[in-house]
Amino acid sequence: MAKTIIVSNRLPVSLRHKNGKFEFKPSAGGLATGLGSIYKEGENIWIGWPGNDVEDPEQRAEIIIELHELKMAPVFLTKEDIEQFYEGFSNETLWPAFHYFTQNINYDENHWEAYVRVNQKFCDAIIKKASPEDTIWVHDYQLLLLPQMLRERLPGATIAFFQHIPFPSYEVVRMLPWRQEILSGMCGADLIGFHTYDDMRHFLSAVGRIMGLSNESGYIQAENRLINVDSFPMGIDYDKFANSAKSKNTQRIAKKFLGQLDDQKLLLSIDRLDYSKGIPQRIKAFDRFLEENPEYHEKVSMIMIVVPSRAKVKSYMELKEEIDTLVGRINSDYSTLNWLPIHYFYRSFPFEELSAFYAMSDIALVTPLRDGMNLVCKEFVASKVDMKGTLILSEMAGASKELQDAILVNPNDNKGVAEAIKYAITMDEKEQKLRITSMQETIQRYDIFQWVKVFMDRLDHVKQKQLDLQSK
Ligand code: GDG
Repeated sequence: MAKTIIVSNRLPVSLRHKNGKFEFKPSAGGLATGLGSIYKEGENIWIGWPGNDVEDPEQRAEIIIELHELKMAPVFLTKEDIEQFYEGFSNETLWPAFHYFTQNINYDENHWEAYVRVNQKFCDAIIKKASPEDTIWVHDYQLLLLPQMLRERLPGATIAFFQHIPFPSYEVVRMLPWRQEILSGMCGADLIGFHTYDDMRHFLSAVGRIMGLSNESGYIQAENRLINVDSFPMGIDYDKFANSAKSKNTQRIAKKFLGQLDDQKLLLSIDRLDYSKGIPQRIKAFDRFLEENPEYHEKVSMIMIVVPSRAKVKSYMELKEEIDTLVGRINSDYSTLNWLPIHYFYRSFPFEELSAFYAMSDIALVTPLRDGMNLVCKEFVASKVDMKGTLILSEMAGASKELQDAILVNPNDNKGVAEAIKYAITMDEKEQKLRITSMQETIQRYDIFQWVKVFMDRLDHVKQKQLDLQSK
C-alpha cells in the first residue's frame, strides 16, 4: 500500500548526549503536532536529521532502531555537513537572501557543494524507504534540491514541497549564482506551497524569468508534468493554546509571574535571536515611546524573551551585543527602585510558562523585518481567552495578511511603532474585544490540522488533474 513520507531537515525529536548515552527529546512545535496526524498512521514515516552528530557505527545502529519505534528514520550529518550545509549554505546564503538581507549573503562554492551533497544524502535515505507510488512531502529551504532529485529516482511518486520562510522577489533570486539549480530542484514537486500569495507570486515570476516556464492560474506546464503552486497560510494548534490559557496551572504561574507587575501594562516580545526579527528596532521604538510619554513611566513595561540561536555565527553574536547594549542603556536611563522598563530573558521557557506570558500580557509586539508567517502572534491571540489584549503586528510578517484586525505597523517606522504602542495601551476594552474576536475566528478556523488537510487535499487534486491530462 502507498504510504506518506514526511521529510524535513530536523526530525520532530532532538538527540541529546547524556553521560555517554543518548536520549530523544520530542519537539512540541506546531509542525510536529500538525503532521503527527500523518506520520503516526499506518506505514507512514518522518525522515530527517536527529539534530546532533553521531560518528560511532554502533550508536548509529541503536539510534536507527529507537527511531524506528517512533516511526522516524535518521539522516546522519557529519560535523562538516553541519558547518557547510546547515550553518553555511542554508543559514548564511539562503536565509539572508530569502529574508531580503542581501548584504549578509555569503557566496561560497564549497558551501553550495555541501548543500548539493547533503540534499543527495537525504534523497538516498528516502529512496531506501520509498516505493514508486508513495507520497513524499518535503519541508523548507534546507532541502530545495530534493524534489527534483527524488523525481529522477521515482518518476511516478507524488512529491510535495512547502517553504516555511519567505520567497523573495526575482531581483533577489537572480543574485544567487545557483538560481537555476534551486528553481529546478523545487520544480521536481507536483505541488509547491508558500505561506502567502506574495511568496507564490515571486516564485512564479522567478520561474518564468529564469527558467522560461509560464503559468496559468498557478499551474506550470513543465516538460512532462503539471505543477501547481499556491499559498497555504499555516495555522497553530488553537485549542492547545486556548485550553492552556484557561487552565488553573497557567493561571497560577501567571499570578506568580505578575507579582509586583500587577498594576502595569505589559508588552510582550518573543523571538529566536535573529536579525530578521527586528529586535533592536523594536527596542528603539519602545525607547521613543518612553521618551515622548513620561506619564507612562512606572506604568508600562516590556517582557522580552530572546531564544538563543545560531550562537556561533558572527552576525548573531553582534546582534546579541547590540540588544544587550540597548536594553542596558534604556534600563539605566529610566528604571526606578519600583520599575524596570525591560525585563530581558536570553533563554527559552517551558510551554506552561510561555503560555502564562501570553495570558498575562496586555500587548504583543511582533515586529519582524521579514517573517514567512510568524506563529507567536497567532499563539498570543489564541491565548486571550478573556478577550482582552492587543496585537501590534509587522506588515512584513506573513501572518499580517490574515490578521488584518491587528494594529499593523511598518517595523522600520520608529515613530509609527511608538505611536502604535500608545494606541494599544489606551485602546478601550470594547475595541480590544472586537479585534480579538475577529482574529480568533480566523485562527481557530484555519488551525494546523486544517492546514494539513487543505494541503493534502490539493495534492490529491493535482495528481488527479495530471492523470486526466495524460488520458486525454
Ligand atoms: C519558521 C519561519 C514560520 C518561542 N519561544 C519559546 C517557544 N517559542 C516557540 C513559539 C512558536 C515558535 O517557537 C516560533 O515560531 P515562528 O513562527 O517564529 O517559527 P520558526 O519555527 O522559528 O520558523 C516562520 C514558521 O517556520 C512556521 O512555518 O512562521 O516565519 O521562520 O511556536 O511558541 N516555545 C517554548 N518556549 C519558548 O521560550 N516552549
